[in-house]
Amino acid sequence: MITELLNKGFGIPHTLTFITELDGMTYVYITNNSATAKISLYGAQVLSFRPRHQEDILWVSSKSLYKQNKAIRGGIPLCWPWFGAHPTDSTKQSHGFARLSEWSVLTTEAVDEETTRIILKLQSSDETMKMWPHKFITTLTVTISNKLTVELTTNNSGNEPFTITSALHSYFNISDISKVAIHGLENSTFLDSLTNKEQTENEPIKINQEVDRIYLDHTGNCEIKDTGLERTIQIDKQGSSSTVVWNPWIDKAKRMADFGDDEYQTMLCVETTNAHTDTIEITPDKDHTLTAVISLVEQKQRPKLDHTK
Ligand code: TA6
Repeated sequence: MITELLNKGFGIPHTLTFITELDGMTYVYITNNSATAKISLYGAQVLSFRPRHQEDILWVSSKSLYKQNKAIRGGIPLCWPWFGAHPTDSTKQSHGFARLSEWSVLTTEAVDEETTRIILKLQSSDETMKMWPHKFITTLTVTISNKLTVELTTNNSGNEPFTITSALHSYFNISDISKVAIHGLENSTFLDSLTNKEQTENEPIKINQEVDRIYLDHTGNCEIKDTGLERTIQIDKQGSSSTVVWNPWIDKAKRMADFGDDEYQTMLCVETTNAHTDTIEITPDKDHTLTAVISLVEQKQRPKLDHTK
C-alpha cells in the first residue's frame, strides 16, 4: 500500500501523515503547534491551511471533482509550465499539466514544534515531453508554520533554454464577497482579461461583478481585508512581477460544473504569478523560484474550540 510506504519513509509521528482517501487520492495531513494543513500529492496542491483558532485561510469548492485529468477546484492549484491558454497550441489544457500530475515526495522535516516542511517533486518524462518538449526537475516546497510558505522551483535539467509562465493560483476563504477589499494593487496597471484593455484603479479593489485581472509590474504584497471574519490575509511574494485577481461572479459560477452556483460569494483568488509579459526564461542548470508567503496579519482571536463537548 503506497501510504504505508510513504508513512514509513516520510511520515513524522503526530505531525505528518499520508492518507489515501475514498476518492483514491493520497493526501498529506500536517499538524503542528502553529497550524494544520492538507496537501494532495495529485497536483501538489495545498488544499487547507488553518492557523490555530482560525477559520481555514484557503477555500475549496464543495463541488470539486477529485479525479484524474481534472484540477481540484480550490486551495493553491499550480499553473505550470504555462499560465492560461498554451501560448501556441489551443488544444493543450489551460494552465499546464503540473496540477494534473502525480507528484512524488522528496523530503519531509519537522523543523521544530511550530514548523513542518515537505518538498514534492515533478520530473520530466516521456509523458511530459509529449506535452512540453523540455527536461525539468520541478519542486514544490511547502512550509507550515504560523505562515504558509509555498515555493515552486523550476530547474532546467536539459541543454536548451526554455521559457515558462506559471501561477500559485490561490483560492482564499472569505466571509462574504461584499465584505472584503484587496489592498496593495492601487495605481497598478492591470490587463482586464474580460475586455483585453489595460486600466488602473486608485482605490482598494471591491468585487461586485466578474473580475479577471492580470496586474503587471506588481512585485509588492497584497492584503485581503475581510470585515466579516475580522481578519486580514497578507500575501507576500518573490520571483513574481504580476498578480492575478479573479472572481467568476454569478454567470460564470453557474457555468462551472465543479463550482457551486453561490460559491462566488465566499471565495476570492489573488494569485502569485509569472503571467502575461512576466515570462521567465531559464537556461540549462539554472533555477527559478516563485514564492508566496500567506499569513494572517490581523485577526480576531477566536474562542478555543472545546473538543471535550
Ligand atoms: O484566475 C485566472 C483564470 O485564468 C481565470 O481566467 C479562470 O479561468 C481561472 O483562472 C480558473 O481556471 P480553471 O482552468 O482552473 O477553471
